[in-house]
Amino acid sequence: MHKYSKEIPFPETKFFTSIANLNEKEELDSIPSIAFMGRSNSGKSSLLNALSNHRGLAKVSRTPGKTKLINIFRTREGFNLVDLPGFGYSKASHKEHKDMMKLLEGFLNTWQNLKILFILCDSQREFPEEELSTIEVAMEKKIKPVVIRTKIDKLNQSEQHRVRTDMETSMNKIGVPFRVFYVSATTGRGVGELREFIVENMIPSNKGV
Ligand SMILES: Nc1nc2c(ncn2[C@@H]2O[C@H](COP(=O)(O)OP(=O)(O)OP(=O)(O)O)[C@@H](O)[C@H]2O)c(=O)[nH]1
Ligand SMILES: [Mg+2]
Repeated sequence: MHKYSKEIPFPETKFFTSIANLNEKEELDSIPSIAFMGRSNSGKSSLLNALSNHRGLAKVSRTPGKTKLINIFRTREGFNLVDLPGFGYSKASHKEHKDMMKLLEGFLNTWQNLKILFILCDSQREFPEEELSTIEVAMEKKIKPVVIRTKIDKLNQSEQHRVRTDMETSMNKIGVPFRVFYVSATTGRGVGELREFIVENMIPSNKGV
């Protein structure tokens, strides 16, 4: 059996609140948080549902640009899962795009207790330069950047190999290694491994296990 296929329990997660802009965050960011950032349609909401084993938790859509607000979920253990709005939605106006990028930049600059920034990217795409610079920004701010290549079920073996090479190239470009997960919210592949990583990092008693 593949060592990563073991199921590990993930804390019970509930919807907590949504905010439209960072002025509304009040004390929300004093709680340890992990955030999911990525282009529209990269699979953020689907992955959140898969992680928490809760299909309808975050809204998934075939129509890109579904998540416009910052949606905050709270685990029983008391940490936040933050579903960020997707960027790069092709039908968004120039102003909408600019506002979205400002919101995401503001999030990285002001969210106090952000422990991990998950950067999601559809495995069918090449890893973009903007995402690469987001990794560097996170590192400067001492936030742990972790890349998640999503929808891995859509690739055949040789394409999967190409995604791994793509990530090696990206690491060489910035000269610093970072963690990468290859997952499918549809088949569950890699989700257990990711759960394990989150639990180890976010629940103190599990640290160093
Ligand atoms: N085959 C496959 N499809 C997926 C997977 N994850 C997500 N999808 C599909 O991709 C589309 C977008 O998924 P979402 O989870 O809504 O993506 P998002 O990043 O939250 O999108 P926005 O809210 O627009 O930013 C949906 O049609 C999902 O069903 C996956 O692992 N495999
Ligand atoms: Mg979404």
